[in-house]
Amino acid sequence: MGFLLIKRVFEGAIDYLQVMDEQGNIDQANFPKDLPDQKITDMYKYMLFARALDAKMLSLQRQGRAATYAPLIGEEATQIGSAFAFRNQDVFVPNFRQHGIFLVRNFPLDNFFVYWKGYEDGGKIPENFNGTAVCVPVGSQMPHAAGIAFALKHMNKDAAVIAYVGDGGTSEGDFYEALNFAGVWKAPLVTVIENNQWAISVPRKDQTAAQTLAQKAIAAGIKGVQVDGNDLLAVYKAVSEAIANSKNGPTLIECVTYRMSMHTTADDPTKYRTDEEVAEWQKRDPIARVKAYLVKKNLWNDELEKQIADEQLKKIDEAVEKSEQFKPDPRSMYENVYSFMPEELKDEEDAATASNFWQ
Ligand SMILES: Cc1ncc(C[n+]2csc(CCOP(=O)(O)OP(=O)(O)O)c2C)c(N)n1
Ligand SMILES: [Mg+2]
Repeated sequence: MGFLLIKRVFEGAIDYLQVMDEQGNIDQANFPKDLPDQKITDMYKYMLFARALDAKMLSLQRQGRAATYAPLIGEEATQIGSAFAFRNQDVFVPNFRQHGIFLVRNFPLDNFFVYWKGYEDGGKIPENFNGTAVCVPVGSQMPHAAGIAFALKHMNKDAAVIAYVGDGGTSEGDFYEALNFAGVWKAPLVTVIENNQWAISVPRKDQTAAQTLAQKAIAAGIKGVQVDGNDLLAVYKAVSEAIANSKNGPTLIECVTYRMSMHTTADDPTKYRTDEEVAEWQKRDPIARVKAYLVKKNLWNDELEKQIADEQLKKIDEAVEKSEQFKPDPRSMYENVYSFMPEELKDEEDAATASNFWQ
């Protein structure tokens, strides 16, 4: 830069982790220690479950039986791999795309469908869920996550917060403030960047001039790593290690993955990205490589796959049916908006309640 080098005051680097390649081959040196075959099979089933749920949601939305939906297809390894690393006591802080984690954490499926039909009633967090609600304002979950992590530390709890943010979310002030705060206080915050390469129509390269998103950890003085986000085992390993280390401070994990489908059901990605790009990522399908691995080890076959698919579809259909019994109360739209009820809003409420739309 034209300065005379007196002394170098800082050097940093970001490592990249992959354990299982696209063909399902394992890098034994990096294989997670505490991972029996049964657990990998269970994770694989959840990946299938998440993808089946996605397909059902898209179909319901197209039939007018769901309001909107943000598909997760392509991001199953990032979601299921990280969710299996959680301990019961760890707190899950989502944005709006982590449906796979809601599944692993046993969120009532019928409520899930009620929520995505547009009714807040379905988004209510169950007592034992140990997580926060779906958060649509991009990045705004991060200061909450840092605050919860700080509180856990303050109360001497042996627990971590695992927070999720998109590549787009990492450009928000909230993201930097949260990381900075957690770094200063050495709060047990594990942040998973679900870098799916797109923030609606804005590509990753227009999000930041930085080469990786993981290196944003460096400025906050915390650990940062980049992971193949389509590699179930790499995600599991990175998140497990970050949780184990969370008593010493935060970690930022960038999971490099791809949003295979539209941003939400209101979006048409063919307007801004090429079929060739999507085809390239298709080759890195996170589900296919786990299947290749399990089949090679004789732990999986097509018959089992069919059986599991039928069971999962049955669960999904039962939950949809139950969710469709839900009768929304139009008054709920007006609750919790103001501490008192303004006159104009009361008029609207009366009109909504009287309307036969809700019958
Ligand atoms: C503060 C704020 N600005 C804009 C939006 C509209 N919006 C919703 S999702 C989104 C893109 C988010 O991209 P990313 O963080 O990469 O997450 P992804 O949707 O790819 O999972 C935008 C701009 C919003 N919800 N909140
Ligand atoms: Mg994104």
